[in-house]
Formats: sequence, structure tokens, C-alpha cells
Amino acid sequence: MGVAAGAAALAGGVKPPRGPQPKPAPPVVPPDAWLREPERIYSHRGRLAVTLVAEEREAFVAGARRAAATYNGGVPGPTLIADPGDRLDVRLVNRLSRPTNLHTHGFHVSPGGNSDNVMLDVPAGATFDYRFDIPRDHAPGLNWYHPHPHGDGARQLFGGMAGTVIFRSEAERRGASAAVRDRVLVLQAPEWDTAGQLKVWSAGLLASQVRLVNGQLNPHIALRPGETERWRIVNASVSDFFDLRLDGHQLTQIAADGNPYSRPVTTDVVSLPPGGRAEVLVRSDTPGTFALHALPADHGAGFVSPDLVLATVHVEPGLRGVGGRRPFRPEPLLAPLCDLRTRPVDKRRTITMSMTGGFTIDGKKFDHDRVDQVVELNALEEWTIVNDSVLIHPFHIHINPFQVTHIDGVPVDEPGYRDTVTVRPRSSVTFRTVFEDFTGTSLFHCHIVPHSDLGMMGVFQVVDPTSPGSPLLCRLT
Ligand SMILES: [Cu+2]
Repeated sequence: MGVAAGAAALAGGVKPPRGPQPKPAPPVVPPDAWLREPERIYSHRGRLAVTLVAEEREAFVAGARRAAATYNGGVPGPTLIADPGDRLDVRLVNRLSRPTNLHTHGFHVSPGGNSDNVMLDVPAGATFDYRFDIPRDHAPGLNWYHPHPHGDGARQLFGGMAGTVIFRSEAERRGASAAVRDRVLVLQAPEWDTAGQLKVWSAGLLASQVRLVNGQLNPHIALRPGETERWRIVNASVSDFFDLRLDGHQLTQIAADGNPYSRPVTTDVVSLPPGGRAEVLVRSDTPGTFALHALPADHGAGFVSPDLVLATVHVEPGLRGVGGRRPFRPEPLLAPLCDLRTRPVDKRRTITMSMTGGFTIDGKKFDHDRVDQVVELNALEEWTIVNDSVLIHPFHIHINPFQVTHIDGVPVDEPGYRDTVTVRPRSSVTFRTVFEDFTGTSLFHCHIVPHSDLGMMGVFQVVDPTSPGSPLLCRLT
């Protein structure tokens, strides 16, 4: 996981050496090089209504006007901010030349009807009204929306179609994080030819893809010494693994995949598979300029991404900040873990991702009309995900998050739930999950989207054997 578990408190950043310090020269940063954020759209009185127009058009991205696949003309799309218990009405207008749809990655909602239903397609030229009823006890945190049309997902996501959704916690609504600047960082990795047209994704682009933060190349971020910021980071690339390191600093992770941690984890490197999210607290005491790196990531079979600078952080005295200089205590942003390791397991399954005979799960390519796994509503299941191939595959399941319990059969002690987990070549990950609250049909798949487009995806169906419902085991959220 790339985390050093067990740290009990926010450690903060580097400490200044004793003695008089030379005054750092203020950085010369062009005004348009500072990190921008997508527009934030808030729910009002329990409802958030938004229209998302999916369109291939020119957008200002990576410092120039380029061809892109956009929501509302932007790369990334707008940030939606709502609360558990809210209703989200999303009108998707498809101005693409091909079918699309909308997956709300991380939402614990119904997978049917016009909710998080990725089994349907919205044809070119059509409009579809989604409605997401967010449960009152939904986990607070960072989730995201992106297209999920089988066979064309990589092309649309590679072109930029992604945006974030933040669910606020009760404590946040009461102001628990008012002293912390809240930033959203959407990581994407497209690639254009010299004419500014999007290339078709291929594994060979790993070294040359452009790594973007909120559509910007190496944006600059200003921090005031002693101030704490909360960065909500999503890996919205189709195939990149981002191992993030901020030079000279440790990062304190407080949530993964839209699920709060039960304890803060202070670490040098935060790892994000495609589709994954991390919420980290960043604090610096030392003026200076520091690079936020994506470290080389080994995808297997000789594919290694280069060391890249994603953003440049300037720690400058005299900046106007949001909060005070006292260390921020993250406890109000944490949540107790509903530990499934101590609970009886209803059923165990092994799911194998393979590249023998194509990109498959359990030897089969995706079939929209075939149900691969039938599970019972509210069952606690233990799934072992085996990767028998030479490439890395991030496993994602829709609707219900999971608690990772073992890697290669060795127990791990995770501070929270995930919905996307890296399974390394010739390796396995075991997790426990409860198929809670919602019946219906949805998907599990490799989140390297070209792999799922090629068939590394399966269908699960949650059925209710004791209609109208059995008692809940424990609340995951
Ligand atoms: Cu894969």
C-alpha cells in the first residue's frame, strides 16, 4: 500500500534548522501557472441538480487549446459537493459521436434504474436523467464520475472525461475542517500528436504521456508555513499508477477511496492505482520550493513509468492563508473502522485476472448478458483476487467498498476501506465486503480501462433471498 502504518498523529512537515535563515527569493511564477480548480457546484437544501454535457471539442488543457473529451467543456469536469442524504439529479447530454454513460465511482447507491447503472448506454445525441439518492449514512469523502461504456471507456477517459464528487461529513458541515484549505487534484495522463489531436491510448505511451493536475502541466501550489492543507487526489488516468512523494515532506493520509481512515497514516509515498483516491494533509514549516513527484511505477513486463514532477509547491511566508499555524488535529475527519475480520464469513470466492487467451476474469471475457457471480443481499463475503499475469492490474468493484485483509496470504491491517486495489503480477489480494442495502446487477473489473475494454470485467448480481430484507450485519459507512 506504500504506507507506514501506525503513526498516531499528524507529524507535520520538515523542521527548520536552528539559527538565522537566509530569506528565500520569492518564486517567479506566471499568474496562469498556479493550480486552478474545477468549478464547484454545491447541493442546496438536500438537492444538487446539474447538467453534464459530454462533448469532444477543443479545451484549454496542458497550456494550450487541444482536442479533448470533456464534461461541460472542461478537463476535468466540475466538482460536485453534496452531503449524505442528498439527492443528485444529473442530466447527461451525449454530444459525442458514440454511446456513453456515467459511473459514479465510489457511490454506495442502487446499481439499477437511472442510478449508478453502468449496464445501460446513452446513445450519441441522446439525453439521460440520472438520479442518485445518497444514503444518510454514506461515507464522507472523495468520489468521482467518469464514462463506463464497454469497449470505448479508455478513449473517452483518456480524452479527459472525469470529475469529482465530494460528500461532506457531519463534522465538516459543522466546520471541523474550516481551518484547512481544501484542494481537489485530478490526475490525468493524456497524449496528443503534434497537430493537437488526441492519440489512441497504447501501453507504449507510458513514457511520453503528459501527466496533468486539474488539466495543468506542473502547476504551482502556494503554501503558508505552518498551515495545513487537505489535498483530495483522484487518479483519473486510464492506466497510470501514481506513487506520490513531496520532496522534503511526509504526507498524512486520512482517507482512501472516499472512506475515512480510522487513524492517520504518515508516509513518504502515497500510492494511487487508476481509479483510486487519497485524501492527505500537507503541512510545511520550511520556506522553499518542493517538487511533487510521481515516482517510477513498475507495471510488470518491462513497463516502468518515468519519474515525473506533477506539481511544484512553494512554501512562502506572508501568504494569505485559510487557517492558523497551530497543528491541525485530524481526528474529526476520521471514522471508526467496521472491522470485518472478526465477523463470520458467509461465502468465499476466488477471482482470477488473467492475460492467457486475452484479457479475462476466470477465463472469460466480459459478457454484458452473463452473470458471473451471484451474491446474497447483506452477505459478508471474502474474495481473493488472483493476478496470474505478468502485468499489474488494479481491481475495482462497484457499489460496495471492501476491507483488504491479506496480500499474498499475509495479513495486513488496513485503516479503512477501499474500492480499488492494486494486484501485482503473480500476486493476490484478499478482502472482505458486505453486499449491503442494494440488490441488482453491476460490475467488477480491472481499472486499467483498456484492459476492461478488452474483457477483463465481470458481472455480479445481488439477490435478496429473504425478501423483504434481512437484518443488517453492521453499517459499513
Ligand atoms: Cu488490467
